[in-house]
Amino acid sequence: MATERTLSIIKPDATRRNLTGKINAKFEEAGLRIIAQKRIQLTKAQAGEFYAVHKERPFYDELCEFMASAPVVVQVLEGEGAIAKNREVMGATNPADAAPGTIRAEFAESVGENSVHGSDAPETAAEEISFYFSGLEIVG
Ligand code: RTP
Ligand code: MG
Repeated sequence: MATERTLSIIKPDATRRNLTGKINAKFEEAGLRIIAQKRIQLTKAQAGEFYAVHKERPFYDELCEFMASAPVVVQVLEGEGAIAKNREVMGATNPADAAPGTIRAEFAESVGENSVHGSDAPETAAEEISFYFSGLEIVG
């Protein structure tokens, strides 16, 4: 399995509840390294651009409002098979379906306010990393 990079976001429900450190501990315990990280406040328009792939979905407007409702922490995680590993640590989108011990099982409030985002494939990981970070900001 190759070393990969993936884009992670600690979402507003989690930053509001001061859970950044607890979530980062889950990543690090799983062997993922945080090689870039910053706390930012998205506008609704920026959230809409990031989630453009979901434009036609019924939850799109609510999702964009939510992502702009408080600061988020955007991160690049690196490790062996980082994309799949991160999604494993995150757990299922709906916390009711998330495996015990996963971030969403422990911290998510609902299917919408589910504490974390993670890229789902190598192509989207590369696009999403460059949405938030310049090469200079990533120190592997
Ligand atoms: P993410 O992209 O955030 O890592 O999550 P995901 O792959 O598990 O879920 P995805 O289907 O890509 O949906 C993106 C985000 O939209 C919100 N959502 N709300 N109300 C709803 O039914 C609903 N479904 C999805 C969640 O915040 C989800 O993470
Ligand atoms: Mg997704």
